[in-house]
Amino acid sequence: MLRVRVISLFPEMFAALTESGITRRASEHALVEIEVLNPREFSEDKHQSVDDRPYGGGPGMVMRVEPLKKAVEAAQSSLALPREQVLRIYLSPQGRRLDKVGVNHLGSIAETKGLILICGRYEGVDERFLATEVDEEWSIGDYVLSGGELPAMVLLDALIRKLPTALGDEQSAEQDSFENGLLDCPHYTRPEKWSPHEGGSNETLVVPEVLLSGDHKRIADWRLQQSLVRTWLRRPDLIEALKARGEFSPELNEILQAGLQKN
Ligand code: 4FN
Repeated sequence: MLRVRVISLFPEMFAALTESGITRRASEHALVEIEVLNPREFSEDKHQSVDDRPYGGGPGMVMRVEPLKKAVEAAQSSLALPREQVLRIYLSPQGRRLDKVGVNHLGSIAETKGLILICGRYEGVDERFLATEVDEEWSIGDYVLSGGELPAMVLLDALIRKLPTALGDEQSAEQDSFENGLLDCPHYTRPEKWSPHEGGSNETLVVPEVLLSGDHKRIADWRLQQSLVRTWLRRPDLIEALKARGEFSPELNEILQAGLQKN
């Protein structure tokens, strides 16, 4: 069971996870428990303020320590776990970049620990909150966002997908692109022949013959070859990563070279 507490000024945003798709199913089947706490509810002053002006001046506002700290303490006691069995994460541009290695790492930590995910708004949080209340910072990538909520949801979606039995077909997770370090092969569904324009019979797009053959070995070989060629063309960095890990065998290279000849 993945046990998560989220600290966010926009708790409603997390309905996107708990009300749709496989993340909803995971919640319904109690594979994951997500509770969102709003720092505003923990503000002591009469206007329930959660932010204030930055020392040193400049634009924007900074999230105050007090409401954040109280929200984290409420999250900690709601988890009913000792401090050492909880990992407190601030989603932040300054954090370690999340990739599949990071997701696997956090996923294995989350098997034994609860998670508290803290989402920033405005210009971010008072540095003293990070110094005293946060264990790790993680980032989903290098672009400006308006809050840490979408990054927290990205992380949660990635963790939930990896839970054993979170997916209807347990095999589809490991067959997905990236589980083998490669991009996906092309996918097709009905109809077998399809024209982008009505009556455009001279530009009918057909499903590759191999996928209709029923020959499971040929199909698996073709898919692997397509994945290799696409990865080499579009994400050569992923091929380099496989090589660096000694996972790009001479056999894989043979399949790739043969695929490049065909195209
Ligand atoms: N973003 C950059 C440089 C300076 C500021 C930002 C930025 C939301 C509270 C942080 C952004 C991106 C990935 C959290 C970005 C992430 C955030 C994330 C995020 C409001 C302060 C802020 C150099 C990365 C472009 C706003 C770079 N992963 N500040 O976006 O929380 O987790």
